[in-house]
Amino acid sequence: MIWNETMECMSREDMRKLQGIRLKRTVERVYHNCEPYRKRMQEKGVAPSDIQTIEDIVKLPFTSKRDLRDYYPFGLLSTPMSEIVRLQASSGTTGKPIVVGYTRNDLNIWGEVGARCFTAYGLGKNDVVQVSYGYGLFTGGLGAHAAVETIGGAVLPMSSGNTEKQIMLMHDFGAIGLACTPSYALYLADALLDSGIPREEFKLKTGAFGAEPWTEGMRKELQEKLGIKAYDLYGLTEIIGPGVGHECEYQDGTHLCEDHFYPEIVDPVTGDPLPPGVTGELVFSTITKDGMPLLRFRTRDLTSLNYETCRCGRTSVRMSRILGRCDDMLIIRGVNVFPSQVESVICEIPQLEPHYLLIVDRVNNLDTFEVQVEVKDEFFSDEMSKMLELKKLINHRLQSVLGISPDVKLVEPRSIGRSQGKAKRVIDKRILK
Ligand code: DLL
Repeated sequence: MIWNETMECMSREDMRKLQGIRLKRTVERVYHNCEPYRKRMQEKGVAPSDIQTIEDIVKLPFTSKRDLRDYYPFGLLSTPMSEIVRLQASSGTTGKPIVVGYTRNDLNIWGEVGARCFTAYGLGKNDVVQVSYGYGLFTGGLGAHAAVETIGGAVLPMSSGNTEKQIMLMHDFGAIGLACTPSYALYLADALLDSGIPREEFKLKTGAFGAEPWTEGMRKELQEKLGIKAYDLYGLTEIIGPGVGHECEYQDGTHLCEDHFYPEIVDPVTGDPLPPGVTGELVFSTITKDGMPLLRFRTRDLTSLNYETCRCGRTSVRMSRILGRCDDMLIIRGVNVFPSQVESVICEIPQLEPHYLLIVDRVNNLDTFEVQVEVKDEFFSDEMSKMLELKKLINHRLQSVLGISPDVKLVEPRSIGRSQGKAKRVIDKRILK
């Protein structure tokens, strides 16, 4: 099912025309209403009249996370506060959060793009959808909530936490859809098993998972454990929240709502545009928002774009799985390592649970790299030789994928901390030194 066929299946030519018109309008808006943008454009020698088509976008300056912090809290609004009806925020690792203001119109757009996602997952007005993303300043809960209400489904606003109750209501209310982070879904899958309620008594069919990187291996694990189809849901606070992109029934790339959020891929170091198919940093310009439009926002997320029409009929551009964030990339003994690479290896080894932790440190000026991973109950053994053999196998696979050899530490099932929101998979002790 497609929510908005006109927009989701528009020809490439018409889409580019529409994007051009919308970009032009947005540039005029920020130039006249937002001092930092006006200054930035003047410094770069660009006037609103220089932006006539979508191709002109490369003339515009980038916006970074840093800018949002510098103009904290409301410096990047392009509308008077009287028009703002919602504030959301995302907490960074340090200091002040990033704040986003929405007008009534922005909230309508959020509902619209969210509806496209949940419709693509096959959900509709007859379905109970359990939203177990956190509600509050984080956009996950309220964003998924608006999406389900817009498609006319019955939203069960659980928020995260209170796992026993999550399972009880999922069962008693016959939830068909579950929206939460993939790591929390994994936690709920274990809790479901522990509850002793037979799987057939649950109606769950569909997962809307996002807010953190996850791999194909993790998808397989979740689909098997929960007996569902697990779909990707992508978004970020600065742009709107969940709903920037979604998978369809073919699970073959994440469709972006590009009539609202114009994507580009650039070289993360030089900022130069990269062609379709090449992995680089994803950049978004919001082209319909009023409250806090952002031009060429550097997401730090690494992915590539594919403009081929999808088998589902949608023409909207698809991005490949997010490899990680430029700032998630660990450099260990000079080698680039993404936690998602470790995850894909772990998910391929049947003896392992998909729960892991990377611990990086520096001892005597040398980087140390430990991968802790849980062994499944039925494979955990007191027999030293068996465990050593398994360790060797993991080490070998990681070495061939990463190009460096970590210290593998096998741990008991359920010993690595679980998360109810975004999982924490890396402890880099070098940062503190
Ligand atoms: O995580 C919004 C969201 C909520 C998306 C619920 C999906 C579901 P932030 O907290 O601002 O917003 O974090 C945004 O999370 O730049 C990515 O690095 C990462 N991320 C979000 N969705 C995905 C995904 C929300 N599907 C940051 N796959 C983004 C991989 C994701 N990474």
